[in-house]
Amino acid sequence: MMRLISFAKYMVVIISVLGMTSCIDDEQPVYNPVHNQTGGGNGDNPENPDDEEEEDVDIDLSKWELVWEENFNGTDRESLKEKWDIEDNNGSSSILSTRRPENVKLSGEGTLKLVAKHEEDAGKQYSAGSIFTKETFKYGYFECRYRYAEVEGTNNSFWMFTSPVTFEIDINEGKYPNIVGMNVHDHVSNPKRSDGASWTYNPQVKSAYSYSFDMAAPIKTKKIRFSTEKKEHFHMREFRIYKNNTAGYPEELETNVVEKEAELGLNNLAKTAKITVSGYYKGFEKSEANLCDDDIKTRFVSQKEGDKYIEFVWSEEQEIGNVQFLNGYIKEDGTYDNLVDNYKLEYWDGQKWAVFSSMDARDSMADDNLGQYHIYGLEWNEEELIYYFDHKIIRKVENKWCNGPASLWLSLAIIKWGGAVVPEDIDGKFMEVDYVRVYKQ
Ligand SMILES: [Ca+2]
Ligand SMILES: [Ca+2]
Repeated sequence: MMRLISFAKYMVVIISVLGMTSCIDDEQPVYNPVHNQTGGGNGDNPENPDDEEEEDVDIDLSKWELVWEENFNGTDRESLKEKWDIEDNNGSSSILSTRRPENVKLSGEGTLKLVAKHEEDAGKQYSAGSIFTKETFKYGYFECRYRYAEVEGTNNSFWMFTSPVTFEIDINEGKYPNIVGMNVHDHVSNPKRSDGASWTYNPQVKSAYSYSFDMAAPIKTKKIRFSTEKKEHFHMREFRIYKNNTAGYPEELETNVVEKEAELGLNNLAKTAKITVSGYYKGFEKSEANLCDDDIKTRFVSQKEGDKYIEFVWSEEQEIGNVQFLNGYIKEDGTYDNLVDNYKLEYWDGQKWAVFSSMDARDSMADDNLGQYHIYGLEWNEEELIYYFDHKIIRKVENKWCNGPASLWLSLAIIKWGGAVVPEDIDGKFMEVDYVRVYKQ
């Protein structure tokens, strides 16, 4: 399945495979108790564009009764205090900002602004803002129309928390330009349980986890190079380079590639090359051995900063007809994560590097980012948590531990794991909220 082959040299290729791809760019490349799957993803698979249920999953609000709303029509901060408490604290140790009332503003045009500032405050370099409802809610449908602060390094949150905190529902923890993060945490058990997922939002541009390139004409070279400007680390699970072969090539996801190669009279030339890589992510030292071990689960993980590449070098010239790679890592539910959103494949033509395939999803992502308004929703009942994006279901999980009254929170924070933190870019940017609504059935 999911195979797209081949093109002329130098052609820029964007491969469309997944309906929505997940992309967790977190501190840890493997299992992260805060942001990763634990439950094996019950319910709809948001990555499966063929999901039959997808057609009729819109929330039907005519079946719900509006019981609470905030439209932010006031002009002064004090007016908020009828329904909301405003945080004034140093923020948790995991974030880079404090939270101050001065950063909570009503625009006078029907919106709330949570403003980020670059300033020395209580030992931190930034301040931001956060509010939560005085009223608590248990079960119902909750939604918020808001847009992210248009800058990386921010967490733009619409949350539910109990007090004291026993559980947390992240209706969305959003990161600019286009990460939607929906999660649920149990703060009572030890170790804490979580069940979360993140998506890269973009309806047009999709990344794939496997690629295969047939050369229009065989390439003669001693060197092949893969590189990416992906933020954070990249994961490469398998890399295959084949000689020109009229009998064809294995499928990237072939379950027994070694057998198939033998059948086709092929060897993976990556195995005979000297492999050079950019730095490693911690815990993945010398992991280039995983690039061609015929196991799609083992992987090379690059360093987070600086150059990110893999180079294959042979002492003799090779005639290459096909290159394949499988990237990202496989989550417990079998879906793939942390896919590259840009790459270049090049060969050495004797004088210089020449590109034979490249992909860059970054530009078009910026054209349709979450700095524009979208509606983030949660249907919460005794059995399930159902997450909505613009009224469409994108996630369903079993409700295992959220059965008490919780407040709704709106919160902006400066964080280390949401892209580059650039002080002058962050200063003055704001998360802007149009409304919050609560419905009961
Ligand atoms: Ca491998
Ligand atoms: Ca409004």
